[in-house]
Amino acid sequence: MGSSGAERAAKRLFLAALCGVCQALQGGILFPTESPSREVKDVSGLWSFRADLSPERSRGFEQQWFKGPLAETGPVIDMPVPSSYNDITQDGKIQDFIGWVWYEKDVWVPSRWIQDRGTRIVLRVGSAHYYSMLWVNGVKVTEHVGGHLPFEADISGVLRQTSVNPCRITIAVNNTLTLETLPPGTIQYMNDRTRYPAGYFVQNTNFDFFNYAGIHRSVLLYTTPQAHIDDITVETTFSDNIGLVSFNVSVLGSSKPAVKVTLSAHDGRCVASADGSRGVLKVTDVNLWWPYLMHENPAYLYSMEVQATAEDGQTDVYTLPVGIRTIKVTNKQFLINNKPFYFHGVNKHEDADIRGKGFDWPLVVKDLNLMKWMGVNSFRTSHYPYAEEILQMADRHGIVIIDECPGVGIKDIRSFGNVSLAHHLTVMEELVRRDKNHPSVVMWSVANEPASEMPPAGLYFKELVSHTKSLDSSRPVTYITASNYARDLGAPYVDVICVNSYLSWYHDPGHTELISLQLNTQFDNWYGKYQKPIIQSEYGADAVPGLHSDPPMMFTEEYQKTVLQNYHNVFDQKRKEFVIGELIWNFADFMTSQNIIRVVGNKKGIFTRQRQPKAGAFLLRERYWRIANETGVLPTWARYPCL
Ligand code: GCB
Repeated sequence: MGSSGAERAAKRLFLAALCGVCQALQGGILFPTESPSREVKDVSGLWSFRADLSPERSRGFEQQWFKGPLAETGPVIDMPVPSSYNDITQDGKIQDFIGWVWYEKDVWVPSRWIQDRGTRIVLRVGSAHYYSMLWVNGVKVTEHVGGHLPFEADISGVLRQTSVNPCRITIAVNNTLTLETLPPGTIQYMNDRTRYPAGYFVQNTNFDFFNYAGIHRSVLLYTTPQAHIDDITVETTFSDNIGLVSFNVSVLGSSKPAVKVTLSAHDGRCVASADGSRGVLKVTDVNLWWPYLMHENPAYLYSMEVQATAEDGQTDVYTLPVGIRTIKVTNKQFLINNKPFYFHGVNKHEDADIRGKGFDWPLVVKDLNLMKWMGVNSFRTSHYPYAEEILQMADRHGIVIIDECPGVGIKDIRSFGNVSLAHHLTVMEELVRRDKNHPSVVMWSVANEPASEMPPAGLYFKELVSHTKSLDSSRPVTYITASNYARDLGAPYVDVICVNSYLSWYHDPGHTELISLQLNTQFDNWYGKYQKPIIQSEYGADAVPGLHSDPPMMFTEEYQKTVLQNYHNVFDQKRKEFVIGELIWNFADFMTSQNIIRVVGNKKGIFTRQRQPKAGAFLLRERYWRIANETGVLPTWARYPCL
């Protein structure tokens, strides 16, 4: 009986993961927007919730909780959506829960949507961690494996057949991580009955953030005509003052749709148009999309309106913002629009008090404002894809993004097998499918600190990087290494070397005087071996806010500052050669699992978890603005007042 409870849940998840990889990705996942032919109804808010606390975590399925109202099969509590559920209650069992939780909401669907058979009704979840099943009026409509990307189902048929209004949406979510999930994890049963009660198990992971779970992004209902624009892909380039936008529109539900594409400038003026589902738009006197602090008119977005008219005369309209820019990598530089770009930025987490990883507009806008205040021109979505709304905001403000998939904590050799690889490829497909059109996204990161010295890593990364390039040939691909240059087996395949190192923290703790020597060695070794540009993709030190000492000691704000200063001295030398960026770990303090090296979370933020600055934030602010003044063209309004 040792293998009960979450182990079975894990097995259930495992099987689902297998199904997930067997299914080829179908169709697009355009961000739902309103248009003359489309409506959106946000059904986030308060949902009914119950965690399945049965030892097997399987009572919900045995009793078919999806068949009727959740409140009829047991007690329910209010649960906000979007939010992680972990920190919402006073119950430690919910905070650390592993297994299935159940969400339910009654939703009114406008009757004209249901009556008009030419209308397609879609239910979409922005993300739910990790494995989800969805029912509408007790009928299963879809399931999805993976915690950070959207999924949806056409529910028109179910709504019309069941004709129950308000309709009942039930979502079951399981946060169990297995060797084949991304990120991976293992369930460990504690079988020593003198120390643990029967059935006791823990979830082990190899990553340094709390495994928040629940419905993390909005749940939407939206409509399209039956014949609808399913996906749009744009790729951009330019020559002299002519911008070129190649587009590819896929339409479903019509065999011969008439497609018209129109590109408009800010002032609404049409600058190019074309008929047909594929083509190239030519834009004279193009306004390129430039990063923040690199140009006086950054983040210029055109508006691309796509109209698809079916045989029956119905027209679907979708408008996509388009930034025209190019990305190139040489052996020493990262070029945006053929000009060298230096990443001075941050690593982030989707993380905050109470809501955990739940999407929250006030937090998103505050973070953007803090980044702009600091002179940040880029960030990395460590260690998973962020909400698409964040990418849209970066498009509009010119913040450059390294877009990372959830391949974090791949340390166990069993996670380099074929099943894991197949799932990893699927996740990259989902990520590229969602984010390919964002001008802010300049590079894909396929993993963070995998055990890249293990023999299977070479083939694994060769496959992963080449598959990602086959999905999108316009962007470079990397993964983030903390391995030693001589033992890293994946580096030959990437375009840019991204290195994490914590000198004078995890190595030679307290000895900041060694940073200069060791960091120079690090850079010279990597460059010497691969001749590829390098980003310091993580560096930093924990600082407990308000803790001070002089001379600096570990965990004080002064020590964090000293570590940063020592790194910066080396960056300033090496950025004249082949170092193309520096991303501090981390933008803000964030929650981790409980363990002996974390004091209520990771404190390497330069802001606290509540977004108040530590001393390091002011240091970085001065530095980033100085670099921006040296390397970019700043609009007058953006000049840092102290310089
Ligand atoms: C790392 C990881 C990051 C951790 C960080 C740390 O190398 O990529 O997830 O949080 O170090 O603070 O230990």
